[in-house]
Amino acid sequence: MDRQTSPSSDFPIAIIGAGFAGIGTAIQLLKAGIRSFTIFERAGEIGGTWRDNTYPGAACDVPSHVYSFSFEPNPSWSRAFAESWEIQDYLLGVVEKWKLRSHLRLNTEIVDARFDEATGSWTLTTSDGETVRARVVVSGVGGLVDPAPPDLKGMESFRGEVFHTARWNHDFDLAGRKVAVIGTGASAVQVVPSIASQVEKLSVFQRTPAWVMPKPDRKYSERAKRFYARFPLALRLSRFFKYAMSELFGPMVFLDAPRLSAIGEKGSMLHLRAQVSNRAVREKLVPSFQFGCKRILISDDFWACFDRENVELVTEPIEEVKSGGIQTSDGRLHSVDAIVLATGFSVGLAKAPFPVRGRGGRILDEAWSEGAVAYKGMAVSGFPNWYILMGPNTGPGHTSVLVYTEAQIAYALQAIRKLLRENLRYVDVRQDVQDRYNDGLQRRMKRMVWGSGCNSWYLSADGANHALYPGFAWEYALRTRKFKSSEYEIAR
Ligand code: N01
Repeated sequence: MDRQTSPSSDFPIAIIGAGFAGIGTAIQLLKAGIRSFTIFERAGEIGGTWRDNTYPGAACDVPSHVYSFSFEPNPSWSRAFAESWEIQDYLLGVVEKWKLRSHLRLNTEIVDARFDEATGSWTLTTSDGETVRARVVVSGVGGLVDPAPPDLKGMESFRGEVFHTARWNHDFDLAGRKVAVIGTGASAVQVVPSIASQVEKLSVFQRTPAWVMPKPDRKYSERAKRFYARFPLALRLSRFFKYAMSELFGPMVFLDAPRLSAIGEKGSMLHLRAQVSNRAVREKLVPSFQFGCKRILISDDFWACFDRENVELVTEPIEEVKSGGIQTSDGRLHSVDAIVLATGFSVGLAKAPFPVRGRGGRILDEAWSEGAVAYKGMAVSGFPNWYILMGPNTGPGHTSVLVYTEAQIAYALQAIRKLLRENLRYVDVRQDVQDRYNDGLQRRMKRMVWGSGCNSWYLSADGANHALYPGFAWEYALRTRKFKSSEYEIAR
């Protein structure tokens, strides 16, 4: 039955997704004295990435002091790079502290959204067919959510266990088994060292070797935690220092500047030499693309695994999956009991998460037919009162994504305040403003390393980059600091 309800009577706001982005938005709304919001989450619990990625070794590769809300610092991180469960605990704690449960609607998937110009409101439809009215929608659905299984011949004939890193089967014990890991990206470098010592044999199928850098991880002692709790300024300084370092090294990671890249490549090669003793194996691990083109991986124990007797690096292309294992192009059958797919995600940034109809019935996927674009990555012309968090061209390759997310939340909040204060029907970013912004962005993109000749999830099928921001995080935050009415069409 079609039930017309609203999250709150006065000015309903819908937040879609209860990951870092959605939770951060909710907290900032509460801080601004706005309580009329509902967070819709399709899963049964909050957490997003950190709820889903529970594979052994899952951790953040950004230091925890920066990978946490600036407005919710945590002096108790157990180590410099927290594991997934600890980040999830942090988020759960934040939700309890701010009493967000009463605003949460779990197991509620939004499947359709339509804008009504006359009332300046969105009608959202849930998978149960219920409709919900919202004056503003803040979409924090995330970009790397749905696993991308590889399209391998014969996969259905495999008799053993198959699971993706983001859907780890904790009921299946890998101990003493022969296991294949397909992929050597950010997830694989964490899972491989974590299971290598348990399994009988581990075959790691590598299609493209990646640059790996040392991970300056360490445990925080109880004394250090007490110190950070007692002196919040010290925690802020630690956060700032880690953030500043990532920005300082940023150009080496994002600029197409071979001399800068060479510094990173040299560092990574030294790391490789220190980790792998076998020269022939080492050679197979050397990337052939420029440093930064694909995401830089950080690990102190991934490469070292290839010195273990029970771990094999397989570089021959996979030809077919058979009932008992994986056959490579050299005709060899690697017999395995389980296949772990560390093959990444289908990138959700490229298209609308569900049908979204804006002014005049304009369809978001049609507006994005040549690639996802938005003004400052957040607002799309023709789709008023709709703000995307972690939208097109807002991903970082070099620092914490939360620096961008917090800037976006602050921007959306300004828009919401304006709508409320001036009792507006809607604000819709002007097409010419959006076009100018994106033309400039794509011009800058030409100077970035991501298009220098490698394949990655950063690029869409036509080779364009609609995922990453071509520059420093501080600069993005500065550019998004002010919501300028002159850039918007305003309906009273
Ligand atoms: O996925 P990926 P991921 N046959 O796409 C290979 C974030 N993240 O899950 O390079 C054989 O990076 C593929 O090979 P190739 C982070 O943003 C963050 O590891 O395409 N191999 C590649 O090696 C990251 O960038 C953290 O040739 C196949 C691998 O699978 C993003 O998530 C931790 C294949 C996929 O690598 C994705 O990382 C983990 C096939 N058919 C992840 N298909 C943090 O710590 C794919 N591959 C914050």
